[in-house]
Amino acid sequence: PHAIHLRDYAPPAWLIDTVDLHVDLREEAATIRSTLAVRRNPAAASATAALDLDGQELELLAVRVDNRVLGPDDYTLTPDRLTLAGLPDQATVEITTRTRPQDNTALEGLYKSSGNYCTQCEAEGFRKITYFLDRPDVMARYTTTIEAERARYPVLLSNGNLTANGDSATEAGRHWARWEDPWPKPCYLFALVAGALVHIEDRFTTRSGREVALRIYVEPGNEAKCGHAMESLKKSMKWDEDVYGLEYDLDIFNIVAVSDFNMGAMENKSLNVFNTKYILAQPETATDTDFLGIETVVAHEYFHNWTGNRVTCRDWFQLSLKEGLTVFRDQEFSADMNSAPVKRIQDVQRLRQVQFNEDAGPTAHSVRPESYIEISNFYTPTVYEKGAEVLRMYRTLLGHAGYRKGIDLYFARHDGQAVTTDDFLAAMVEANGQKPTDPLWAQFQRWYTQAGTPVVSGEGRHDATAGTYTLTLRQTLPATPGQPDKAPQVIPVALGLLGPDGQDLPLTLEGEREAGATTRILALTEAEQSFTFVDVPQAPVPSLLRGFSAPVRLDFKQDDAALTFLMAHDSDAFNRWEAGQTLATRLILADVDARAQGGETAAPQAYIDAIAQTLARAGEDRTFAALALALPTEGYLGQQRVLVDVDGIHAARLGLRRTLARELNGAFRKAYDGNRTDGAFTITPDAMGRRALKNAALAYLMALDDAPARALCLAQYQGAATMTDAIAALALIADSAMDERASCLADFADRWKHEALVMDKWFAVQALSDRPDTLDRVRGLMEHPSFSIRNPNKVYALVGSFTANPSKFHAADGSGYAFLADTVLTLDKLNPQVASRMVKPLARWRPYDTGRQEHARAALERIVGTAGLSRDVYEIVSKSLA
Ligand code: DPP
Ligand code: ZN
Repeated sequence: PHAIHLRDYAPPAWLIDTVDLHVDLREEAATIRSTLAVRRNPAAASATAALDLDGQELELLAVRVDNRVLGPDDYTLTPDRLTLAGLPDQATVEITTRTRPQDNTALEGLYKSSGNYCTQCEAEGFRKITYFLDRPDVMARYTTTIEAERARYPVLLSNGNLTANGDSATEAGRHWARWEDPWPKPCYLFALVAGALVHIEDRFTTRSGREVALRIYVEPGNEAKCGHAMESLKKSMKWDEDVYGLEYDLDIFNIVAVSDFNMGAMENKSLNVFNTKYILAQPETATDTDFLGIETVVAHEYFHNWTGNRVTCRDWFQLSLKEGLTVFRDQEFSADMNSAPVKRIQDVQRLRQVQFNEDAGPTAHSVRPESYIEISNFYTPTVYEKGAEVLRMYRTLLGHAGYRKGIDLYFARHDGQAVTTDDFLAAMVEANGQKPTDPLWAQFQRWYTQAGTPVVSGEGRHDATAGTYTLTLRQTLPATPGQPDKAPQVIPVALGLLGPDGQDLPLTLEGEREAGATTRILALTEAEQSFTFVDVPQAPVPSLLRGFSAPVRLDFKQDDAALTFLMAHDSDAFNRWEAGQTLATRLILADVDARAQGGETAAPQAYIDAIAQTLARAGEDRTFAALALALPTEGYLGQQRVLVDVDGIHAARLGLRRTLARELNGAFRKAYDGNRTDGAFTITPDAMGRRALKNAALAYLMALDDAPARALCLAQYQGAATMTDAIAALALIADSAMDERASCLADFADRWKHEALVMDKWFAVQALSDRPDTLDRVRGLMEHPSFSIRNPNKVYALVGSFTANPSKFHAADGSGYAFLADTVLTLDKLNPQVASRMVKPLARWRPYDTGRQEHARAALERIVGTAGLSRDVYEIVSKSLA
């Protein structure tokens, strides 16, 4: 397999103006006739280049050019392209191909899910449907006619508007529908669905008065589970008008939920295809987290209509142009719909857990990568989540109004185009009277080009005589594969200074005449830089990186007392949470070191008191309190270490949980009892907050695994009215050695065996269990009737959860690694994208002891030495061994 490089980008030699697809669906195969209006691209380098179409796994039946049938000597056919030479400058090309959707286990291109046909074309799936210029800078207008058996496939959908339909004139029992999409689009946004589906319907009137029909299609029996997704869609449409001034542009918006889907969802023009996980929800079957996830993903895909569809990417190196921007938009939407600080904390947790991890490993890459072997491997936390942080930094540096001006100019300039992140940057800065070549913005570009997580370190110094406070900050960026040397980036540091009373001080930088705001944005642009504030009579406590103003690791010298002070007083909720996490991280890691020496450290009383305070104030924002009570994850703790002591971290973290559970037992019990919501099905922020807090308290109580806690937990499981409460209790039971463990798990499976998404939770709690026999159980569950290795959700729930269980996956004997290698090899033959996702935890094998390294290396070598490996898995594994 060879790499594709950004520097080799060239405009397409040909353009396609219109595509007329006729898709004939039969049980044995699908036949696709595609009529393309092609013409030479005036902007192309060559005026004589052949028309070189992408195509894979296709059976070519016929080719005609301007109505002339071509013979095999008139074209060149290889396993991945069809080349037509000697065409006139403008031509009509008609290509007929055959594919077998029923055999398509990769879930890319045209495939079947639960007996229904659907498609997934991003990034390069369209070439598995027909020969085409499968690249996002070729935008065409599509007409799609679908023909199928009426009884089995009553619903026929594609992009745009339904313009005609009817019965087959020649064959009884077959019908057809024609869809026309007036908006030119790249082929990755094409979609088609045919099946026995039912739908719910609603309406939305845009602010300019357009009446839009909204439909969500699901398998029969799931109609009642779509209400939340529909509400989320309407809220998204309204929010995009209010906040971005963006309106929907067709009279119909369809969503189809399918159970076999590699990703979360796909933003095909006016026909979004979703993983059922992000549509179906009722309080009995879905957790509060699921409800929030649906709201976010529905919004994300809807927002793509402008950021991705109306303005798309020139090439796949620009993926973050649409993904980073759209994630940022969905994050802000969810923040507005719920608690903004809570949402920010959750987003940062995710960024740290997955993106910082990626930055520290063999597949580290920049937000705009330089090269790839398989583009599917670049739908990453770096492109998505770090990309979103880059958008947030634009807004921090330009202000909300300046950011909006930039967005408006971006659409004014580029609507209908396929563009680059450079175009985006130019629009943002030029709308604000600046230039991309200005030093600040030239340097800001490095967020797109340099990989790795910057480390910001420093210290503050108070001069009592002068009444000044000087903050010195340094930045470094670790080397990453292919990028040994880095240059400083623009790091917006949001800073506050707390006086001894805990109040924010107005901040005046040396040389300024008037006191400024209490939170200032300092632009750290040098490797080391100092900022001096005047009128600071007493030593302040600094609060840095408020709201997590940049995606960096902060290593600021601050003692425990300052951190507990911030936990109690910081006006920035994110930093109140962050101070607690920093303190907990420090305590746990000290204990890890002590344990390595055969000792143990005790948590200081001040920390226990601070947690008691958090509990006492929990009523102010219960979801926030639940997050503040949670200790940093083992994964996050491991990231703080060059050599990860898997078992030490596990033991020390559990040790601190037990200490808090013992010391604050009464307070946790009170928090539990005071927030029971038995019988309350509502998903209001208040009800969700109560459940979050109550379940956080229950988790602490169960850390002791004693009789009172077990009784409480069992009672919650048995009496749970919501899935949130049921699964929270079941997860704790699955971790516990209690006698009822087996019967509760069996009871749950029996009750929910017909609900695939609920069974995913059942698989996950067992794979995440702390019990010693977890791997054996996971192996056994791979044979369970509800498990299928062909269903991505099942694989993510069972295998993915197991790899997220550090002490089990990283077992010293290498059993976890060997299991994963076996599974990845099986998966790779069926679904390379899922296999490649699953192998990533193994690829990050270096920061472990030599015993574990040897086991991991052996597992990776076994994978890479297997004949016929997909490019997807090959790329990840070969990079990890390099
Ligand atoms: N469907 C994926 C997403 O929305 C890829 N575009 O992010
Ligand atoms: Zn997206």
